[in-house]
Amino acid sequence: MTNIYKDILKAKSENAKLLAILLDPDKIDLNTIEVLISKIYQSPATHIFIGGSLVTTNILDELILKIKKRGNLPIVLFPGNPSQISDKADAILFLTLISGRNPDFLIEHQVKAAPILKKTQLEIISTGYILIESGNETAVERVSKTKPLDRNNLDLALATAQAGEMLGNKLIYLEAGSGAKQAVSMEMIKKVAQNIEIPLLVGGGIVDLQGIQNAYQAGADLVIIGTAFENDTNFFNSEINNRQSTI
Ligand code: 1GP
Repeated sequence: MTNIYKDILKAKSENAKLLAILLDPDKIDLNTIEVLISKIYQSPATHIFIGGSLVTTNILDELILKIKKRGNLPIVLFPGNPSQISDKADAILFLTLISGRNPDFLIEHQVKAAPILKKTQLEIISTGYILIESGNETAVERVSKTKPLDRNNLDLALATAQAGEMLGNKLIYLEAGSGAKQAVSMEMIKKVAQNIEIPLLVGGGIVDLQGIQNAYQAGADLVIIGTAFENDTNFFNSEINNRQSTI
């Protein structure tokens, strides 16, 4: 069994910020995967998350084994439903969509997943998943058939995060949704981060290094980057170069 959660707690206690690259198996071409994996290992990522709202392909195991062959970044499943489980990964975010009121995403999928997970060695990390309105309808909203929380209602976001913490969640994930027009605001991240004890993950619609820095500065412990890296695997290099050239 891995110690991924312990390591996240340790990083939080040392104020060492974490970064996950999110890979959606549906958008991956196994023929060019080696290049993608090299880019991940050249990037500042500390974790690899794998998942998507739908995931219709069946390449999870193969994808994970290929990533593992090249290095040892922790691989964490970020599943949209119970079919997205692979015992080749290290851990799984065991998600509850606590911003929504759809019982399927509050308990039904978890009941279906539990016996499958029991047969694996995956480290299970209970995660309160909070979808925040972001200016456009995202896949999470469409697939889960739940409404995101008002992006300006900081009190409701905080109460939801605190409820998740009281229910025993080990992480809170503030999610604007993949490809979101607007990322979660710094004000909301700050409000939640300052009033919960457990680590805070933030993702969705973060498209540049400044966005990552803003999230860290507001109190995020781990930031998730999906679309920006998907669109440009040189994202971290080119971003760093762009910044250097403007100094
Ligand atoms: C989605 O938070 C992640 O679940 C990442 O979102 O694809 O917008 O980076 P992006």
